[in-house]
Amino acid sequence: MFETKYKIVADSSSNLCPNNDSAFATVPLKILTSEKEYTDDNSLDVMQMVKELAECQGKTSTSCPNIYDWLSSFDNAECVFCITITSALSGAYESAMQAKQEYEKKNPGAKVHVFDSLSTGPEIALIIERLSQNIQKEMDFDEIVKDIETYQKHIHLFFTLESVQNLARNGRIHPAMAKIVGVLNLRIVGEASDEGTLAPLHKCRGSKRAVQKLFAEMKTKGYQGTKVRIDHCDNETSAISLKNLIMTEYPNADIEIKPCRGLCSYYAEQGGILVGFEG
Ligand code: X90
Repeated sequence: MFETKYKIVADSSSNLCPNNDSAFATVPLKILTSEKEYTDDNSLDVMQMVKELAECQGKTSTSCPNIYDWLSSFDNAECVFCITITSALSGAYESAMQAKQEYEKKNPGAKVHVFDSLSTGPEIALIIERLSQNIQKEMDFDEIVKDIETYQKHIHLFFTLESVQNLARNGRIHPAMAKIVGVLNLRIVGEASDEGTLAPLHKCRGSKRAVQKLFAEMKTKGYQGTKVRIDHCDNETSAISLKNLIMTEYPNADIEIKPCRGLCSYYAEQGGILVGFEG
């Protein structure tokens, strides 16, 4: 017998920290150095990790959850929704799909759907918010899946980054993109492409300019004052200035700001901002 009806499970790139909410769980990715392994769970001191990584000379990398990490978070639920970081840059989607197969085989009647966010961080958070609303509305499983697939066409992710060193070193961006950043005070503004990769849009001098460009890009995607979720790596100042800029035009916008957890902090690096929104 199933213990609960619904479970929502995301990987830790969602930047969400489940509290005692048993209907939602995250599975950690890992950040690896030659000396140490950081597990991206609630006990990770993200700022301490960022500090240690800045001093780390050797090669660093990350790893995605394996099939057992996913399975152990399904908690004997009848219906499970998994949301993963983009399959174009991580194996998290593949391992979640394996977990789905295993779980459905072992538990006749169970249903697992894995959503490939083709994105990360705050865009995943938007999907999760929508999922919980749909569950509350008592929509059925297939209806929920359909609704989320449609919703995904209307949400987007933009970012500004001060460094793309870790992305470049781990082969997650095109080498040409690595070359244009790293110059003093130069920031890159980009988006998650439809294929789930990083697509650069602008080079900007200074954070104020980057925030303005990012907001202009949001409007080209049809942003009109609804939800915005901003995740930052040690850069609440820019997150707040983006929020204020949006509020001058859309005073009733629903905007939330929170810090990145480990995985996004590692790749977005100090100063990075990720912005998920409804277009
Ligand atoms: O499986 C693994 O080891 C994880 C690899 C993740 C690689 C990319 C993480 C990107 C994090 C950077 C800016 C926004 C990216 C947009 C994604 C399409 C955040």
